[in-house]
Amino acid sequence: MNLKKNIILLTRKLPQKIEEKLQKKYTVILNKSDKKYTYAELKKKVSDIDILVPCISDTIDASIIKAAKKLKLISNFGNGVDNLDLITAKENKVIVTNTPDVLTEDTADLVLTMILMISRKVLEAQKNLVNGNWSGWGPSETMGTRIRGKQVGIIGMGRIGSAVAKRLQTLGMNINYHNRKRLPKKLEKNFDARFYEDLNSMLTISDFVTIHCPYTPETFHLLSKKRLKMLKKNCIVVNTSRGEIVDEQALATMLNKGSIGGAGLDVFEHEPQVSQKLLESKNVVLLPHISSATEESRIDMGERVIKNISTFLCGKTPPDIIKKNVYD
Ligand code: 8YV
Repeated sequence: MNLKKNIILLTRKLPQKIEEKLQKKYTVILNKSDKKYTYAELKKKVSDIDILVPCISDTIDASIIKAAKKLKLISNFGNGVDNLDLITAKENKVIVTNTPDVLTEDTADLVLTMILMISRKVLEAQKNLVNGNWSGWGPSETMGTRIRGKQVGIIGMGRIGSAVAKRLQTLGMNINYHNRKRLPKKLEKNFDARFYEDLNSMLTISDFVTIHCPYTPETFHLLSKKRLKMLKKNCIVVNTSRGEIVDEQALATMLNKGSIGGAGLDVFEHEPQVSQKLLESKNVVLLPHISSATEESRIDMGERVIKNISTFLCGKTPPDIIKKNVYD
């Protein structure tokens, strides 16, 4: 089989090892500068390709998919597939795959990092010291809050939600979760987790809320203004999933008013724009979508992409095929 006849477009610069592996077998169009293609550039680039490897920074909508006349596979370099129009892909018989599992642990680590940074006011404490405002130890200096014994509400108990639960349980937190489906009893027992079918009930008892559900039309502004107002005054909200799941303006207003405890955000509603109100908020950790940004994760994600492509080109079902249309 002449594999070189397959043209693959990588929209961004992937780890060198991954690009080289792909180049050995296939014809690969690289993005050496790693500059994000404009919509018009991307539309032109896809015209003659067989396989597209996009990232979260690319919006692959109906018009792009239709412009890619020969497209057979979209092998997304990332877990979430909300950047892709799955319905049009399905209609045009384009298979879609993602890269699950390999970024779970790194993402969970970042959730833990943000929870600890906010509850122990790490950034505020460092700022005091660096700005020369530290006059020595004091009994009331930068008072944080203990996480042991507190209630965490996890929205979405899939791979990442479970990895977060495992970490937080080890640190002595009480695990509560809301999920489309209740976990099997055995798994619930592992985390000593309490299931809330009703999200609102979980929000009212949580000291921390962390979001781990995918972004779909159903989860847009799941944490709406109304729901944010149900939270305890000191509740800390963490989001490493997708910005669109939280009403960012409402959250920023509450942070500014001090009617919520704090927020750890790695994702934003209009990336890479971050609302001024959020930037000016106290008790926040704001990060530029780095939850899976480790060298190991990026290589593993690349390997998953390679596996999906090679399996597909062998005529078999790729391991990470998005089987169910998540919009169904
Ligand atoms: C990735 C992510 O870095 O995988 C995801 O869903 O949100 C990120 O952690 C990104 O998707 C890469 O395209």
